[in-house]
Amino acid sequence: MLERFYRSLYRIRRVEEEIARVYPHDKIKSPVHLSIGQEAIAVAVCEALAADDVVYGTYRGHAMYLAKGGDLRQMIAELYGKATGCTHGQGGSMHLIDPEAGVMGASAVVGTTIANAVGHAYALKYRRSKAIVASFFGDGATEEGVFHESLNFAALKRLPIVFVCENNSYAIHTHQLRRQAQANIAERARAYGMPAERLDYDVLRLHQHVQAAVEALRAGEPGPFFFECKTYRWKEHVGPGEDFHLGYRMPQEAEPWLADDQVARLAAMIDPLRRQQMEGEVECEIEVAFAFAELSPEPKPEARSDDALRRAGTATPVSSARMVHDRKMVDRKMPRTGLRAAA
Ligand SMILES: Cc1ncc(C[n+]2csc(CCOP(=O)(O)OP(=O)(O)O)c2C)c(N)n1
Ligand SMILES: [Mg+2]
Repeated sequence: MLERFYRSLYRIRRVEEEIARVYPHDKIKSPVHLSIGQEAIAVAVCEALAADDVVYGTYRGHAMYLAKGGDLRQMIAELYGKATGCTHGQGGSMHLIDPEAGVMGASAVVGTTIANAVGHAYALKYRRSKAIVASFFGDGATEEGVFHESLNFAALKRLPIVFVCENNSYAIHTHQLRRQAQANIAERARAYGMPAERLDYDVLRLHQHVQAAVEALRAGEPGPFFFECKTYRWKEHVGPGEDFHLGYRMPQEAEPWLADDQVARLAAMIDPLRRQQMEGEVECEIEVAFAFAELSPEPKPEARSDDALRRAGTATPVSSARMVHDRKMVDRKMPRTGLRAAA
């Protein structure tokens, strides 16, 4: 288990470091919101999930996408705006999706995927599926109306969903204490009628808590469960650099978080030879993924207009084919067979 956790943590960290390194060369065509320093939450949660479970997240979604098994090559190609990207180069870093792996989507619009996740959980319950949903969002998202509506509905319907608030204390440059009168988010979630815990940044403990919730849901216990996970963003809100010079936060504030790095912590717990081997494998995989993105073709202009038409609801035959394909992807995660049983 330790090795799996370390591989996942190290992989996410190194992928994002590589993104930060490449970013100034302007090959990456989308803004990037890095989760360096926050990886432990995605790993702890996704390691508790099964292949059939699904996740919904945010524009700061590389960690969740990778931890759940999203395809790395398609992710990097997506950042490069290439046709081989997971949304054919049209969504960029903020809209990663890989339905085959249970990564159902992410959005640049704060809070929106919480409602998508709840809708998915409602469908799963209706279809008597054993699968569960994890919904990732930031502390800023808990100020959105959709957060409150979604929690209320999920609690009312006792849905199989785990809410995961990645509380890094900031919404862009504004500290939580300057935005929220009641800063204990777990306490607010509890008021909606669900068990809610506030957890420290410790990948193994986080995992234990989420695992217990997932097991309870699988055993048929009613959901939802809520976890407020304290964490810290090391990099600037958006982009590859640091932003302590901006003055909205002080470097001293980061020190305890840097000292508590979960990647380094687990690295020290693994056999050095085994660790070297895993790191080598991950480095190769990353190199291949960036080469794949570099060599991949740009999307054809007609593919772009086709997707634009699809969004506008005037589907062409080609875009209809894409819709059928997309629908199939969703159905694989949510089999229709249960419908009859539930009806
Ligand atoms: C509905 C909406 N309002 C405002 C924004 C602008 N915005 C982008 S990121 C962000 C901060 C969100 O903070 P948080 O949810 O804590 O996530 P974090 O960036 O810390 O991971 C805001 C306000 C947006 N994208 N969508
Ligand atoms: Mg935040």
